[in-house]
Amino acid sequence: MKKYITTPIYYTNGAPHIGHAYTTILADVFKKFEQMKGNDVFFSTGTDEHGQKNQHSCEASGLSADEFLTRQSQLFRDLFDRMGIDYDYFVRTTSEEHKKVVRTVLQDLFDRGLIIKKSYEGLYCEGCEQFKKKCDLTEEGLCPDHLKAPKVISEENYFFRLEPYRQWLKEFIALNPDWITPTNYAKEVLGMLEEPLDDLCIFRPKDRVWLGIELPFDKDFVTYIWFDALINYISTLKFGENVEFNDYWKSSYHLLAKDILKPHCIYWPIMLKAIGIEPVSRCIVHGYWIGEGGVKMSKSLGNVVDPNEVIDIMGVEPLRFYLINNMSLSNDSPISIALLRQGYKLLANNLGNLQMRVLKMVDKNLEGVIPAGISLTAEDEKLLTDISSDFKSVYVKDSSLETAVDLASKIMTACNQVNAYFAANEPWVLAKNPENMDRFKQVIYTTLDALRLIATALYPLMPNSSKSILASLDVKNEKVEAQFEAKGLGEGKITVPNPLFPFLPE
Ligand code: ME8
Repeated sequence: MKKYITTPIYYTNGAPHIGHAYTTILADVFKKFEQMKGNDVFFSTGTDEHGQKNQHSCEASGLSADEFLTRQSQLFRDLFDRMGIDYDYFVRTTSEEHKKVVRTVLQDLFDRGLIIKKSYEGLYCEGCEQFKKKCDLTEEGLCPDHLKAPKVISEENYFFRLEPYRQWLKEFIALNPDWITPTNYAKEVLGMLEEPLDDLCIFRPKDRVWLGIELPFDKDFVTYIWFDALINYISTLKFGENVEFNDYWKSSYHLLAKDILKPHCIYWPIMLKAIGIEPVSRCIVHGYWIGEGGVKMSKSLGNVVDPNEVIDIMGVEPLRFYLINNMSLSNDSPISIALLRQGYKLLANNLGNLQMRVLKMVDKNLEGVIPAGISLTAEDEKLLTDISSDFKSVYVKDSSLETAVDLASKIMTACNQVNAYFAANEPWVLAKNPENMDRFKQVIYTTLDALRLIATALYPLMPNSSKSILASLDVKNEKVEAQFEAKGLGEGKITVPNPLFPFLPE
């Protein structure tokens, strides 16, 4: 089955931070998870390169727009490549392919009378690139995300009417309770739909914003950044030209944080309805990583955790694991280098040590040979079937994609179970007495097979660690597939590798 997974496209006004890293890693975990179940996934990410914020940073850099945007976009690409992100398409909104689709959509809506011209006065937050209502602001009149007062702007402009679609959207969300998950965000969107929707101002006069896509029907204006950016989700699939468009769109997933709920869950389905396309299949929303100061991490506030710095300290895969293990989608989560180090230690103690201890024992006492083909006790069998069925419950073919969010905690639970089993059975004591050799082999085989199950389930989160653990167990999978039968480990010889999670200097 074909699936389409997207991340937001990120603004190029600063370097990528841990929030951008997270959503992109989440998408990559989803892709690998779906691939293990045999699905064909197209995953797109990219950069949102127009609008006032990018323009201001570009002007401050002293570079030409092309130089600045290419340099900034490359920072995201470099990070994603470093994090092992297997995206299929990296969209830049300044590309001709994207601009062509935006112009075609605009011209079509204009020709059908869905875009109107009128004068307007409103409060505009540059950080959000959105007009705000008074009720959206703090008591002090500031944007709650950017802690800045919006500017009063008055101008003649073009508008796209949202209100005629409000009732339809309310009904659509009520009829499709999983369309926005977790459900707390669906409630938030339904709350926004209780009030009439203002017309959406979809262009910016060029004397205020020059960095944007010029309107096909008025050269004095450029396209409002959200109208331009949201269209990336269909321009990436080559809307209008690609015969497979519908195959992917039918199972499409937008990942995003709650900051951009309104554009994705109100503007975008309405835009699509006007264009004549079904809404995306699912919007999967997550909370914020909260940086120092207890507020959302953001480039504008300067309280960011730099993913490149984290990778320099501990490598990519512990970062991937930490982020998936510590974000619950419906809430915000704190993050700092100190917390990441704690997460690393947990991984080293629960998984890394388990692998090294059991492999060294096989090496020392069994000349590295896996004791396959022996009978096990009921206790051993139970451990393996418990772990196997827990992973199978996540990896069943038609399980929903978000079940992958629980993978990290399921892996930690399995590691805890195996560690407790290993400690209780004391194989290091059994090894000392030749009479206990049969029991020793049972405990070792059970632990090795459990480790194989864990390493297989680990693949979407930590692909290289997964492959390296499987290789140390002499499992010769070219491609990691969802193989979760208990007692699947066959004959072979283990190798004792270097530790996956070595001690980190402070
Ligand atoms: O909004 N915690 O781009 P953006 C968790 N260009 N995730 C975070 C985060 C945090 N503290 N900060 C950022 C834009 N993110 C638009 C999107 S899409 C058509 C256009 C992640 O650079 C999260 O995915 O501000 C959030 O939705 C996104 O980055 C916002 O990135």
